[in-house]
Amino acid sequence: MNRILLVSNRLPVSVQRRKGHLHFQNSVGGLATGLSSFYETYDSLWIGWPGVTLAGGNPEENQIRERLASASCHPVFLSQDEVRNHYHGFCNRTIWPLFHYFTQYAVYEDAFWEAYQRVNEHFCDAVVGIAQSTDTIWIHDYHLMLLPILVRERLPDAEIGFFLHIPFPSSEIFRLLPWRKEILEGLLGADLIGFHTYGYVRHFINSARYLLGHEHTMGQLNVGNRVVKVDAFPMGIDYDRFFDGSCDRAVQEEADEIREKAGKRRLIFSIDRLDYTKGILQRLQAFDRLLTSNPGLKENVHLILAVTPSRTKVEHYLALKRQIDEHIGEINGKHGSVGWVPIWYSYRSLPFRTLLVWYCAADVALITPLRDGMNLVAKEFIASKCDGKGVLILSEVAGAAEELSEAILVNPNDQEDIVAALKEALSMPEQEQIARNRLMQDRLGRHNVVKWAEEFINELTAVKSVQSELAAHRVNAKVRRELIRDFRRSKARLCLLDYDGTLVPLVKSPEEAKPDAELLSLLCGLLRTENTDLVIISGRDKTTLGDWFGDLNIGLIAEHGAWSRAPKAEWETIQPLTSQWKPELKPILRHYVDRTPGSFVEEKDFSLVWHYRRVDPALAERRLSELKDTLLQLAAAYNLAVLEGNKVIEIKNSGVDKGQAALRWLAKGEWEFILAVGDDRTDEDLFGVLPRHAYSIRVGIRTSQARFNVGSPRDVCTLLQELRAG
Ligand code: GDG
Repeated sequence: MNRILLVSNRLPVSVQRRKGHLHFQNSVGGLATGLSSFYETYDSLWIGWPGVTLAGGNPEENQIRERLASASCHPVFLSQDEVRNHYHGFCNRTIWPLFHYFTQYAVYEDAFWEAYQRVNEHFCDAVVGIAQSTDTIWIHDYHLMLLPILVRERLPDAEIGFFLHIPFPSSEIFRLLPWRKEILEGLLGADLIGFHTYGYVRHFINSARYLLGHEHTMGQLNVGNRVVKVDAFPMGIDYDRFFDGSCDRAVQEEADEIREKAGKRRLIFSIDRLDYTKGILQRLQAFDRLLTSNPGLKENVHLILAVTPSRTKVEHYLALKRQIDEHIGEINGKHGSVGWVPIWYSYRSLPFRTLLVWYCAADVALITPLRDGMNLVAKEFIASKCDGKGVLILSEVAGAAEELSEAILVNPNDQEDIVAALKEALSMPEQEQIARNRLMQDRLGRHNVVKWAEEFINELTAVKSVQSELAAHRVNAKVRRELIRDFRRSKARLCLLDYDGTLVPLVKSPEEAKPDAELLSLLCGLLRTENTDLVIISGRDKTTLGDWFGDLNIGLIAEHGAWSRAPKAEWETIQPLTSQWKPELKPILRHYVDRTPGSFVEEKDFSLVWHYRRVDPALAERRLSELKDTLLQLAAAYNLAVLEGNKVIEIKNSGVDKGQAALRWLAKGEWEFILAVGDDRTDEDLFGVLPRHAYSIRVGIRTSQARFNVGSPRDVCTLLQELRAG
């Protein structure tokens, strides 16, 4: 396996200055804990911010560098200002609230955004300075969403993966971000983009489609000349560390001591970083309600609320801390009695062993985030149940809920639901607890964090090989040389060129695609080349093609072959075609236009076309499948064919396609050189009928019957320019 460069905002080791001295300690948080075990097993180097800011040229920099190097870590030093505006600003006050659906907390400030860009550039310098060509670069989380494209620009062939640890919100939320396009483009610099759940994948794909117009096939997007894959990789935990740890006798004894102290009282446990997304206040309110509505539970339960200090520089977190303190005081005051404190509260970072003991001792884990990318605590609790006993109550909007379906799932905003879940948990028979937990343990044990990381890395390698397979068909320098050589050597040349998406980019309205002076001059230049026939082979109607190209000495094929015209001659229909079916189908298409804002119908002599480029993509998808169903039934009755093009569906006489039209043109001469270029499904018919020696090229990086690919219409024009120059 290649070396892996892990890149995240924080390193697994944090440096702190206390009483003038530097201290090194393990970082807490989901990403650091989760990835540490994976990273220790592989040849890897971790790049990130060490957690302290130093004045430029501070000799401590070297001390930190050396110390971190021994832990295979490489520090990226940031100024105080950068940390304030990047981490505390854009990351924690813009992206974090927005991506967790707390739109009211999201702050949009230019200074934050500028720092975000700068810090991503610093990380890019660090990565580029270290990366070797065989390295796999794996970038993590929302602090570094611009990094993939920045690295791509400097290392175009690098293998880059990105994983987001927090939710990717619905496109309706994401679109609120002023820098939404930059963030999407930044992420799309990666070869593989991973999320915890398929829901987040869907949201990302929708955003890329709505905001950048990228379509996808099975999570695969074509971005420029690259294929980018987007998929779900639910993160696992270091299962054995928790399970084996919880079986350890000393750990069991400590857990027993806690239980003894609690006596007959049942223990409900929760631990979170201090964060408004974790639903801590709502959880306290639900516990209050439980005690109020079930007086019999008084003196019979304890809620152990462990909160780990986090982001204490952001005002919402400070306010939250105050509110938690107040709520706990109120609940303990209201329900407590001499000898019974309902809530045991800890506000500090716990050593791992203490955490493990609490997981073991607890009867119930109450984990109710209002939004959570995954939530590893829920998985850790289940893994720590060596004897299989214990009940997990989990918020249904935590990513982990998808895998932990045997837990009691709750809506974290519905206090009655949480109260009911607590009652169910406290009375669940042990046998049922064990049965549910063993199923979840089995899954968590198999799909642990190392498996998760391996799956991601393997998929990244697979994307790379799809890319190189497609690249093998790319018109590279060698193919280009051969093509130009063959063109020059030949005495009879035929160029069959599709128009929209091939000679000009696709645009929202068909009429905007009119050829400009530059394109016309390119075509005229080619037409002046001796022994060269040029044919535009298009789905456009004959009037438009005639208006645009009628004065040139060029062959024209319109309506995918229904009409054809030799240079400056009259239009001919190819076979007796009928349009008697149109009155029957037009009202149907009109009905679809009425129900689908942004769509319209184009009528050609022998076909009807429903255009949906400007339609909301999700609506278009749905209407398209309905319309196809309806049309296919009618098509058989009228001997029609239904043809899907690029954001259009066309109904025409069967037997008319670009392949048939091309065959007729091919039969007109003994062509030594043939070039055919097209961009969509309708051009596949053309590619399919060409002789073996023909150069067929599809615009766009996808599998095709064409022998070669190019990236864009610009590339096609450059190629034609070179032929002309020859
Ligand atoms: C982000 C996403 C996603 C916590 N306090 C202590 C402590 N921890 C450990 C837990 C767990 C981790 O930190 C927390 O992970 P979570 O997943 O619950 O939450 P976030 O920190 O918000 O993590 C989250 C995660 O990334 C991974 O992708 O699941 O959705 O928000 O491992 O055990 N560990 C110790 N003492 C503590 O006081 N030892």
